[in-house]
Amino acid sequence: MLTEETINLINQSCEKQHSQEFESLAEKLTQEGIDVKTLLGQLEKFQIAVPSWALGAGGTRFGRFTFGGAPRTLLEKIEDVGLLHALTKNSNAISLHIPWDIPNDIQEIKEAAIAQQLRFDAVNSNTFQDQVNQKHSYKYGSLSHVDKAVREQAIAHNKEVVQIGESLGSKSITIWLADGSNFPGQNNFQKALYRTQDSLQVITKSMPKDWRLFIEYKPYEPNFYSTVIQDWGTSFLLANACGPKAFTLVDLGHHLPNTNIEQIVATLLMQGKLGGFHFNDSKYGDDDLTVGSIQPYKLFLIFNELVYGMATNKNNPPLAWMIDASHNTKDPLEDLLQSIDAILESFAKALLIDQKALHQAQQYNDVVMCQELLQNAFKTDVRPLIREMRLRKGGALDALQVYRETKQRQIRIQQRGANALSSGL
Ligand code: PSV
Ligand code: MN
Repeated sequence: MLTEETINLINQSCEKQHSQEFESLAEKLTQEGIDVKTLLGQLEKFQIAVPSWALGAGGTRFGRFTFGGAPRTLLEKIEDVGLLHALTKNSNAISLHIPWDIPNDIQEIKEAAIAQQLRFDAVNSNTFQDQVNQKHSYKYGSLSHVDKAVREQAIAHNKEVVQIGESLGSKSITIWLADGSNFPGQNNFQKALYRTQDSLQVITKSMPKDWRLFIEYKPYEPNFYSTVIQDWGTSFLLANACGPKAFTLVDLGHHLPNTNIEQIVATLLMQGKLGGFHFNDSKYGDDDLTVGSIQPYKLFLIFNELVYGMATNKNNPPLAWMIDASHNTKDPLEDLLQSIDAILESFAKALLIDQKALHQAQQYNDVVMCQELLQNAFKTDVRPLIREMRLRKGGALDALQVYRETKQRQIRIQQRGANALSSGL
């Protein structure tokens, strides 16, 4: 386990330079009327859940290349998320995928999480794959299936996932349905949607009062002609039909190219129906690339709507922040460190936007000033703020540097083996 002493020791090598950078930024921001202490507090509070399935190298349909030292068990996955949190202080939760992560000994798993100062975020059900010994196949759908017996099996699975989540202290379930069709005529759109709505209503009804259901949407893949829950409108419609416990979850990769995701976010917040996020980045579709690696400005614009919406739309409950990415060309833990930083940076930059001035510029239709206000914030290097917050909390000034210097991957390869495989896609 990486100790705080080791982190502090490595921090010392760059502490002087950091102090200079932080002081100069803090002075500049203070002059602009920004309260740096409040800002640091907001960054400290921002916690992102790490998906258990992103800890091993992911794959494409053409192949999977292991990185070595992948976590073989749930305990090892908790260990890895614990490491990310020790370094960043911004990832205090793990999101489990069932049945990839069925906990055998609940008490042991809970204690392991507590030891790493982690909690369990949303649990994810899986009706997009068939499991060994499963009675009915999901080849032609699950919650939308034409056969009631298949739907009932999928509903029962979701109920079981909620039960597992409850025993771990989780408070929400995320459902992503792969259901859809590959060819025109294969599905009756109305009937498939109606059956899905019915199944989701049964699941929501059975959930504990303080639980939330997050409904993902995705336009295509694995089905290539139609997806039953294809877009935010369909997810929103279903969330409304399921009542106050149900919300839409925005996975950034689940949009067609150039979709204005920030506008979707604004609309959902206004309606009090935004549940949370699956962060990733993409060039074409559900590429699952490192957050902020392709379109950082787009991420910033999303956070601009979030900062405004979280302050304005009190009807919307606190949001669930999750990463959903998976790699086969990067060390997955390094990739997650980069993703966590990208999220924090976008949030910090969005917090710098002068909302009052923006409102005024909008009122006067001062289009140029609107853009200036956004881009001034976007162009500010906020990294010293994030480093300062981490330094104060006992985290790493440079998480990637500490990760590499302390040879975390090599340690894992030694302990778990060069060919260790992690459950997931
Ligand atoms: C599907 O593409 C998805 O985004 C869903 O959230 C799944 O649960 C996750 O990826 C893992 O396969
Ligand atoms: Mn997702």
